[in-house]
Amino acid sequence: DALLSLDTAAPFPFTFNPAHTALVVIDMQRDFVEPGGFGASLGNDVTRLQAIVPALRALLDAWRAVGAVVLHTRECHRPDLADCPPAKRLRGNPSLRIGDAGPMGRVLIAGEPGAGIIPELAPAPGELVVDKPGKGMFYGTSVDELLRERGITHLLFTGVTTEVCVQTSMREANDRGYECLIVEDGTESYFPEFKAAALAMLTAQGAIVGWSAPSSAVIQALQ
Ligand code: C5J
Repeated sequence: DALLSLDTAAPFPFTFNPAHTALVVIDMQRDFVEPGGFGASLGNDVTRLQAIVPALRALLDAWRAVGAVVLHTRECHRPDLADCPPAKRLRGNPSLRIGDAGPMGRVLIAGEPGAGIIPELAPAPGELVVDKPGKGMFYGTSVDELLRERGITHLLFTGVTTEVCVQTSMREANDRGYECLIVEDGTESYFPEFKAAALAMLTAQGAIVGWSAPSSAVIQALQ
């Protein structure tokens, strides 16, 4: 059980023990990252999100090498949409709504190709994979129990999108008492200015929600 320190983390050093820390990969699904899915249907340039995949893969490899806990989430709904509030489905004017048939199957529906995690970041056997109906990872899921059962007290956040599902999940985790860090180059937004603002507001006021650090700092600490 080794205590590791990320001395370059913002706003001050972050200390964690990998045995009690989970790497959280939020919603790296085809529906957000590939053309023809939910993200694209909302008018977003999805290619921006693809840029983080190599760094995230390298971090995942380093994390797996020490045998620490990995949690993947997928934002998706039941085929009968019973867990999708009409307010969510009807909001805005997307080209495809949640549950509609698109080029990657029904949009944001569990089990459809689009709801799957991109092959480069496919979960390994034994890793936690949780479907979530909301933006935050605790709402309507057993994430809290799964993490506590494994003795997890610290979380490293990655995935998409920074200011929506990643930020919501990190805020919810902070309220539940987890020490949280967001990996700067392991997360991305369709809007670069929103990513920058999210990182700044999460770490402001003495890490009011948590810390941030680049993936290289985490990988270096693990070696
Ligand atoms: C969004 C997400 N942006 N995973 N979902 O709707 O951030």
